[in-house]
Amino acid sequence: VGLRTHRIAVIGAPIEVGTSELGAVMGPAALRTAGLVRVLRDLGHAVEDLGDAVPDGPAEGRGLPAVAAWTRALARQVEAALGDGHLPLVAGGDHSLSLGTVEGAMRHCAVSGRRLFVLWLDAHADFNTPETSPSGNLHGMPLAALCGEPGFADLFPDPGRVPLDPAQIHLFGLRSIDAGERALVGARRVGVTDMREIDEFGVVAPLRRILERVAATDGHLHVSFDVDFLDPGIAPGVGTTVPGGATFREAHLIMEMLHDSGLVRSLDVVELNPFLDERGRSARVLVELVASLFGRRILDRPAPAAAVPSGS
Ligand code: 4U7
Ligand code: MN
Ligand code: MN
Ligand code: MN
Repeated sequence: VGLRTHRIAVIGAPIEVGTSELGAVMGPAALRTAGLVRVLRDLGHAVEDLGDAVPDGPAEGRGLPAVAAWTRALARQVEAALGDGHLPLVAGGDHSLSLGTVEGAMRHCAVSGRRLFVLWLDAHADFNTPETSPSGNLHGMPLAALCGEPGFADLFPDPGRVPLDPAQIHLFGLRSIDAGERALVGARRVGVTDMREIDEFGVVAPLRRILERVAATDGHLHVSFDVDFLDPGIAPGVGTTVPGGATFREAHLIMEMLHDSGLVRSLDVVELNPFLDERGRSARVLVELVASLFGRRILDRPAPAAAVPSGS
């Protein structure tokens, strides 16, 4: 079984302007301390640590102008990394950073011709608009903004920009959603596998359906991993914990399936807040999961599912 090796560009995104909880700015440093780069190199990948991104313009305060400055910088860096044949791994930082990473992947896909799919591993939908948001925090709004919902003036100033199609998004692990965004997620037909579904069917069947859809067109799968997807018992280092999250084994299996699919072409690891963590536990769990996504396996043999003849 040959290992798929990638050229991985690690980009730190020390952003906390999208949240009211301070500390996410230390996320990239904690992930590096936990061994993010080392673990990927040990798996045989060529890893370039590009250091931390710098906002393109003033990024003071917690409003749209600051988030726009980060979005510009990250979109450009992710598009460039993909254009160079790298797999960008953006380490955050709050989830508003995905405005930049997904936008960068969209621009790259407009050139590569691949269809983009966004797998959003998160307790939340992150589909609020300034109108529906109970908090005003932009880390709860990136998907709505990417899809062209109103209220995000100047975030994407290009009048010719084609918005992300909500049908290209799949929320996975959802268990906390606000009234206004629930209505919006339903109306826009965003793909959703909520915790109820995972409790009944496990993670394998729903994820396999998603991967089959991406594989059908050999699409570009962008994975956005919010720490609060995990249960707070294994990953307390996040500002917005929600009980009833994914277990380590569920998340680990998801990572192994993502690896085996060969479809992941860009990755965000977001919302790690080392200030709220317990002795680096969450950062360490994240690095373990990233390692599985990039090919660490227990035994060197075909995955059990692949070993079972289809139709039996
Ligand atoms: B995260 C919230 F109200 N929905 O909009 C909001 F519950 O990136 C939380 O998923 C958003 O961590 C959480 O403020 C954003 C809230
Ligand atoms: Mn290079
Ligand atoms: Mn999120
Ligand atoms: Mn979340």
